[in-house]
Amino acid sequence: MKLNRLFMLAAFLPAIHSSVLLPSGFSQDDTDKDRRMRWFRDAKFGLFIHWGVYAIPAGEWKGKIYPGASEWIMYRAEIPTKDYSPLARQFNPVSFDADSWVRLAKEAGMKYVVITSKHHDGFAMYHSRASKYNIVDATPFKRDPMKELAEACKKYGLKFCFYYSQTQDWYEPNGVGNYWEFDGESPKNFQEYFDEKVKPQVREILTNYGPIGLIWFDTPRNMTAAQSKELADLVHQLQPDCLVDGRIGNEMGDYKTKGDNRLPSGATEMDWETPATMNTSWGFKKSDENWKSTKQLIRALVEVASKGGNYLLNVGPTAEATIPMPSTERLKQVGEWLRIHGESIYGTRMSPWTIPPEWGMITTKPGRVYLHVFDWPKSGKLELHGLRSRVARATLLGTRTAVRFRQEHHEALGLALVSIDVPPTPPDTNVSVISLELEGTPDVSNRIQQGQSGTITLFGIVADLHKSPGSRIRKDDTGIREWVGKDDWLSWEFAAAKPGKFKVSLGTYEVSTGSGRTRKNIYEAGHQFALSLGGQELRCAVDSSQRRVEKPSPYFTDFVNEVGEVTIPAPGVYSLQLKPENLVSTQGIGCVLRWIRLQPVK
Ligand code: JFZ
Repeated sequence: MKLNRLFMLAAFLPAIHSSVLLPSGFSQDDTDKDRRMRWFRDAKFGLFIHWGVYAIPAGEWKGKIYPGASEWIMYRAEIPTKDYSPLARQFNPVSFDADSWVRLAKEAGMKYVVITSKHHDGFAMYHSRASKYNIVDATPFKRDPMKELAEACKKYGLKFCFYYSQTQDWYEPNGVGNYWEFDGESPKNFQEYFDEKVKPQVREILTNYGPIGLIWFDTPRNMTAAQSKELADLVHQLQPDCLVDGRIGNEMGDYKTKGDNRLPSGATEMDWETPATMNTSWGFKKSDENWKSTKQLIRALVEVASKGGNYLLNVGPTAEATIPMPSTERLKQVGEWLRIHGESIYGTRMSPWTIPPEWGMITTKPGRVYLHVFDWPKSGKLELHGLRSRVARATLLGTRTAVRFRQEHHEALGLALVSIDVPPTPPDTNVSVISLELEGTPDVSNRIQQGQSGTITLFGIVADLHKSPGSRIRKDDTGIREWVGKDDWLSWEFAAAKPGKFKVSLGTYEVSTGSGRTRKNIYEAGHQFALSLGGQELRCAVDSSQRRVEKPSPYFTDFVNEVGEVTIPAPGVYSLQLKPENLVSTQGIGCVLRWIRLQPVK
């Protein structure tokens, strides 16, 4: 073993070069942005709280259950303000206990709390002087829960943060959204509402509650660049270190906010956050028992961290100020997992591998990589591809037992392989973590390689894009979209060590168009492609009648089209090309191409 290792180290040396992928946030000379962002980058996990008078109807109005999130009930049921605003007179959560809410977030391992100071319904959940339509002046409760929460966050060492809906305000004639009562969705005088309600209220929440970690604006809609900038400047003028989320609009945020429950396909070099629900509503909804499992939540947190983001997980307390039991239970269980495995989450950075391995997710810290194993290998061997750094030690997190491993280097294919001997059963039923201690910064090859099972997955986000002049085709963080030009094509180069016959499939998902009431998901199909690999050609179609649904996570649905078989004759480096033959839609391929998969046929 010792000799073998020495030999391998020698084999690695020429391969180590300087183009090591440095995760963001690791730079030595911190800029002011780095300094302001640090707590956020290290935090990884926060609690979102959607609490408002919408918790009283809790998704039902006049005996009818409305689809979608409960905080949208006023809009969905087109409730006039004269019928909605009296809900405030019934809102009296006398047993509200800020301490227990924040203690729960602490126990869950969360580092910040973001709560709705004012949602789209326009009702301020704090004592506002700018509008009487607030929890202190308009309810029998009369307390300012935000004061109590700010205190509790201070006590437990969590960052206190506010959500604020800056465009939609269904209570105000000049706010955006209330088309059923005022004239249409675009207000007559948005600027007036912006000057007279938004700015004064933002000033209040940044002045009266101590240091605020971040402000979470939402649905930027009609915000002009000038308005977004003015608002961001106001925040920074009042509290220079307060961060602003991406939904302030016009790219004026300090970090990017993903679509709700959305995750990128790979590690993403920027600051970002995904807001996520535990069931399918943000506000408390009586009828929604569609809870994600603890395992799914832990895995989502791990996935987000491994891709460089933060996971902002939501609870919707009831009108009596109780956090629903299913949420409480899950949060405590996530916290239990984090107490053992937190080292592999907090303060880590995105994986140096752009695309996760097929068995799980990876995070890193200086001199370490953490392997989060979702699918524990039955063979007792876990294979990690592409790590050129020398591994000094491998241990199971939790028990801290050392595990044996071997490093190999396959010159011809340019493959580096670490194979780790693991116990037959996973140490943790949710996610087990193996910590690799490295000599130096991880030096990683991002060459696409065949996975441990023999499967080769070619993700859209790492395709070589051959774009024809003037074409709109582009990558977003999940795949390829707006592929309209028939002269655009994609290719991937990959290394395969285990030849054979492979079943080929395409993974796609819906695109959404429009916004507000016109927003919808579409999936247009019928497109034909030519797929070629080493002289073999497959005609394949993205066809909605042939597709099958696959759920890679509780948040995603991929549509899978099986398109045929190819053979990889011998170990080697190959190139696969995908060229359109017939694109039928004006929306480009009418879906997002997430991946192409080659699965060994037994
Ligand atoms: C918004 C709100 O409308 C909703 O009530 C909740 O507060 C949520 C956190 O944010 O809903 C959105 C906003 C943006 C997207 C989806 C839902 N998006 O970009 O996909």
